[in-house]
Amino acid sequence: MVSEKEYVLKVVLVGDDGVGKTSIIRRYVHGLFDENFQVAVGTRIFSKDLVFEGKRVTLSIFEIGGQEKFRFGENILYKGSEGGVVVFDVTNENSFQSLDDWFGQIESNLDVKVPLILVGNKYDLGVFRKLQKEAILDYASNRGVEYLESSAKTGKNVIYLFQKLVQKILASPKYSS
Ligand code: G3D
Ligand code: MG
Repeated sequence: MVSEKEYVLKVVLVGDDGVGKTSIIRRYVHGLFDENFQVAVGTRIFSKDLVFEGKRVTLSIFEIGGQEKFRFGENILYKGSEGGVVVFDVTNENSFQSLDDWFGQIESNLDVKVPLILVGNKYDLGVFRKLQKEAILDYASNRGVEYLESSAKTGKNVIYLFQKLVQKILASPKYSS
């Protein structure tokens, strides 16, 4: 049974340019991957309705990348987010080295208890892979976050990743009563 109550949850998806943030969100929201798709400049808010364990959820997904990486202190884009996804590209070492910056930015803008998931995208590009899973898992465990590998191209773990995040958010004391 689906309850009447609706949960409106804001989450952020952050990471370097080119790691596949827009592609992951598009795959999730529209169910497709389009290599030639160009997002209009400034488009960074997406919405998805879902039902999770009988609860209606409207997920508002804010994509944060690019220039925002170099911003210190308060960033209005994060305001009110209840969960976050930090994305890097498993074929791009620089995007992994940027993770400290992204986590730092999340820490200075969001509550420490907000659930976060680390995502290594472009899993389908296996032969070009630069980052080995052990090192990534070490990093994730030091940060105390769950790690998932995804592909916006094949769809691997894309739905799962958002479900996991919603599950973690709804399990928090604020919603679990
Ligand atoms: P961003 O929003 O993080 O900046 P985009 O990244 O979603 O714009 O993706 C950047 C490029 O990576 C795009 O290619 C896109 O097609 C590609 N990409 C995204 N996710 C994947 C994936 O999982 N696998 C593969 N193989 N490619 C992916 P272009 O060529 O447009 O730069
Ligand atoms: Mg983008």
